[in-house]
Amino acid sequence: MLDKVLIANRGEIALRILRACKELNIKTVAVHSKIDVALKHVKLADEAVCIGPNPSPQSYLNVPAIISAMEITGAEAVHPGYGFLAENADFAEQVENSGFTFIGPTAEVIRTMGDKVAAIKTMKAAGVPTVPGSDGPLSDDPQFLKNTALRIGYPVIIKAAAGGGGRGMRVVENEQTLLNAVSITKTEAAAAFGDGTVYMEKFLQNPRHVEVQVLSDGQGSAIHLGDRDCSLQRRHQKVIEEAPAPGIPEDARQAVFESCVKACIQINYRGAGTFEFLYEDGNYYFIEMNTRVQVEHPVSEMITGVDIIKEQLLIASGRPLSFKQENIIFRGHSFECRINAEDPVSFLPQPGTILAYHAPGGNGVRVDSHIYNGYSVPPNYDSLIGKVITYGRDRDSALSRMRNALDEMVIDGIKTNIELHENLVRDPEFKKGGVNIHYLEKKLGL
Ligand code: MV4
Repeated sequence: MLDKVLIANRGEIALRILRACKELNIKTVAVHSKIDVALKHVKLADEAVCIGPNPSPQSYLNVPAIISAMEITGAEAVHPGYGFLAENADFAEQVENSGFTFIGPTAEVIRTMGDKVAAIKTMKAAGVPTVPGSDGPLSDDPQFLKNTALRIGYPVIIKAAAGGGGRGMRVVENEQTLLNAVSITKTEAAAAFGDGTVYMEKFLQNPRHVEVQVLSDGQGSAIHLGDRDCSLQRRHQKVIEEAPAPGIPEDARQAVFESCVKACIQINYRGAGTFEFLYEDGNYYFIEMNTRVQVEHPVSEMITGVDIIKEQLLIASGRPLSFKQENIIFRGHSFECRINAEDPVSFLPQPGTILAYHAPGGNGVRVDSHIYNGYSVPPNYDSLIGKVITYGRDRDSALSRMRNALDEMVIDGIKTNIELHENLVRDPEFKKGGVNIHYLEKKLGL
């Protein structure tokens, strides 16, 4: 078992990782920026190291500072959480080359999945259903581009291979705008990512975002923890997630789960991962794989009883998976509301000091948050200040518990999106289940 883990993150996920380490009797090292000395996990960790000033490029993205902190404290492994360096293949490589353990897949797998063209090719070869598309990078040949789009059928979408998460994409409705759209997307991708490679897919008009959670030990065993529906989003920021994804025929779901597990074994995937799909008219279309733990992992934990962060630590310790697929019992339903420090109208981040905090509670209510009375939300980072997660034996009871939890919750001193959530969990369409990725933006009149 790992002896000492450095947590290369902040906020709620750093606290989540700290708690999992403590359960496994692993010593913890917190690293933090100057302003983050007041974070809850920094106070609770066995050791804490200030790695730089507040801007993340100089602290949470500062690779030499983080590796130095591992050397100074004698940490064996680093947990990157999500965001920051979590999907940075160069970081994973430097950690391993310095003789430490990166808690996640190999640098090579991170690099492959970071290249969306390579990721799709890999998954298609492993039998995962993909979007009809160019099956490779686009050349500059106008005839090739027109033929490819005609074969796929308009509308098509041009995406940057180095993009992902909604960055560097452009929809093309017809041949008249095709060549220009490809050229602009390439130029933008080269500027934004230093790689102008683009590819083409059929543009799906009204899909849902459904993702599959996997755990794989890199020693021949892999399992899935079911799916999550993350369709309720605004500007590529997820707002509410749930597990399982509601209203999908069971045979199609099981088939896609099996294809993900098979793919993990085929690429010898190590750690926790997520296969992202668009789901439309009964079909799944793979779009990206995330090689990190995700913000919304708790809803999968609630319906399976598996502690995903503990499993990441166990896998990184070299343990083979301790359970088989048939040991995973799916039970009930779970929702997660992301609580952000933001203006309810403009959605702009609202840093400031929390003057009063009352967390919700009760049966089936979980709060993953680092905030406390008197805590100041700094302006330098993401506005996520916590997550309210509920569980129930069915979707209605999990949602009813969420309505009560949100009504109980009080955060004074800063603006938050709690009221938005109180409205959303009473929305008739959301209550029915299965809204698509455009639902929230349409409701908000965007
Ligand atoms: C798409 C799509 C429609 N058709 N690909 C946006 C985020 C990135 N992960 C992929 N995205 C999309 N890819 C095809 N072929 C629509 C989106 C999309 C989206 C996807 C998931 C969740 C929210 C979204 C919001 C707008 C567009």
